[in-house]
Amino acid sequence: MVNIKINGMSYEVAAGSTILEAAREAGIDIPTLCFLKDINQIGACRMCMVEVKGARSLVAACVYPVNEGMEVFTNTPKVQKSRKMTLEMLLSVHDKKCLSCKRSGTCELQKLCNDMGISDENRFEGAVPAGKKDYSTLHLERDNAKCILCRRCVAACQQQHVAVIGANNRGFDTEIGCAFEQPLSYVSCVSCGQCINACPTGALTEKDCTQDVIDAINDPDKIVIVQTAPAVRAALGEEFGMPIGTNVEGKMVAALRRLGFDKVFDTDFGADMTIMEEATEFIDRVKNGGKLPIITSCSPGWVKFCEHYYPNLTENLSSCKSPQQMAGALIKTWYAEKEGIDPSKIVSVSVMPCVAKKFEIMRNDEAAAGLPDVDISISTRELARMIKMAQLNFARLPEEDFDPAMGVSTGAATIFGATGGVLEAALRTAADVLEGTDHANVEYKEIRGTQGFKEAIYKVAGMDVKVAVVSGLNNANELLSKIEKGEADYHIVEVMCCPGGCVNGGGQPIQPSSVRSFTDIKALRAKALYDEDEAKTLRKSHLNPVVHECYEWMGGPAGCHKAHEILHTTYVK
Ligand code: HC1
Ligand code: SF4
Repeated sequence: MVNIKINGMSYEVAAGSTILEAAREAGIDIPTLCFLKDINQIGACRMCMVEVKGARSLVAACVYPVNEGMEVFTNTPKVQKSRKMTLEMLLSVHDKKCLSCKRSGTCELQKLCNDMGISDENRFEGAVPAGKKDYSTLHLERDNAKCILCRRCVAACQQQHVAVIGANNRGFDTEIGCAFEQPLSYVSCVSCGQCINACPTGALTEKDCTQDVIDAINDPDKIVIVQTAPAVRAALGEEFGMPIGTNVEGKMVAALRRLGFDKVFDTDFGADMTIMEEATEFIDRVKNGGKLPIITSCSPGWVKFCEHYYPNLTENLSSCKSPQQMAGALIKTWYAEKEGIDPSKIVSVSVMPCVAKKFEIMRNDEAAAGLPDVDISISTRELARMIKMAQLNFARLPEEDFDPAMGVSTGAATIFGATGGVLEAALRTAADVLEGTDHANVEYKEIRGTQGFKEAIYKVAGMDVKVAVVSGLNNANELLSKIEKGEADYHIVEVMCCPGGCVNGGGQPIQPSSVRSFTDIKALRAKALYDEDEAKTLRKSHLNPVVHECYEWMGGPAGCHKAHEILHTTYVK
């Protein structure tokens, strides 16, 4: 510990901490823009400048370490003037269309301008850089007229081991984009959306598909069926001011019904089906000398990463479609047939914590009924936008249940949204099926938690099953290179593209740096899912009665011919 003074008051703070961290502990939030803890700590934007007694000039609090006897001043006229000037300079090249900006209300630049009392946003008006736009991909849009060059997106993409964006040109003409100014769709972006969540302004936003959904709902000839991913319920409430980690499943269902969806289903049902197929596939590979480790395939950003960077390992991927796609496929086949609905009249919509799902729905071999399994995928943020547009008072909505049939699911499916959840769900089923029992202990706690890499060995049917769980593509990359070199001997590997899993997906509500840098958002959201699992009577996928109805219709057990036709897919090498 070291003793320092902040604004004349004495504090004992952790040695090695930065001024920013020490001040925060003392209840003083120093403003930042480029800072994103553990992702982008470059001291570049100069928003966090503070005075330090004896220093020749102001210093950047986000990178400047404390030392014994240091005296810091965070709120002097010199500091205030510097912060204002920085903001006014940023505004001089910013498009400032706050009223129509998707990030209005959550924009960190807007908040700081308010907090710092900026009264003339045009003080340094003059030339502005080109402000290029990139609308080339299915999942995001870049509008550099709103970019403040903080490089948080660049760092987030590097953290994902993809690194397809960076600074082009120099000085006044600096812009963030891809090498040689190629559109994003030309490079090997994996569509994870982590760059969007890192962006403090409206420069990066998800491709908005809400109007397509509204048009479908308003079309009297269409039956619009929605499914919601496990992780959405654990985060949607944040958009309406609820604490991080509030499970809003019931209100979400009520909102979807009031928005006009004809049926409200749960992707969790698809997740139960995924477990049936994936556990069967695993058992089959073990018994018949198939490719091991089997690697989970439900995270489309991860699948794309594997196809781009580890094509030799695509054979290890489970051939199972993701829960989103399985649910979509069954809506247009089994459910349509059961209800006597013409599948071509169905518009299948998914609400996902993920923007890569917008890409996944367009993949080849994802059309069981000869029609796309899912027609439109929107993110948690887009659903929130639809709820706001309809002026629904979210907090006052009642709690409602999903519609029957594909609204029935187990706790195993709910935990899919957190890193380790898919593997835990698969183990619950594999252990019971292989041992022919109904194990009372369903919790595999060693593979829970938000760490990027976890491993364990479990005894299943007399066999030592070695498992690994990774989330975040940097961690995935490390593990994959070991597997490729034959240096890892796992039987099952779960990979989730986003750090912490889907709860931290690129389509989830965006928390500002001041929150996400100091709160484990992933852990809080994951807890909401584990709590729901614990409260459920059914906690194993193979105990879902509707799953069995489905297999009866398919005319065989998990892994049967029809299941392969409807629920499995292929990859590009
Ligand atoms: Fe996920 Fe999945 S867990 S991929 O993260 O397997 O997006 O939530 O829906 O499909 O179930 C996402 C979440 C989601 C699928 C499931
Ligand atoms: Fe990089 Fe993911 Fe953004 Fe693509 S979506 S640019 S991979 S961070």
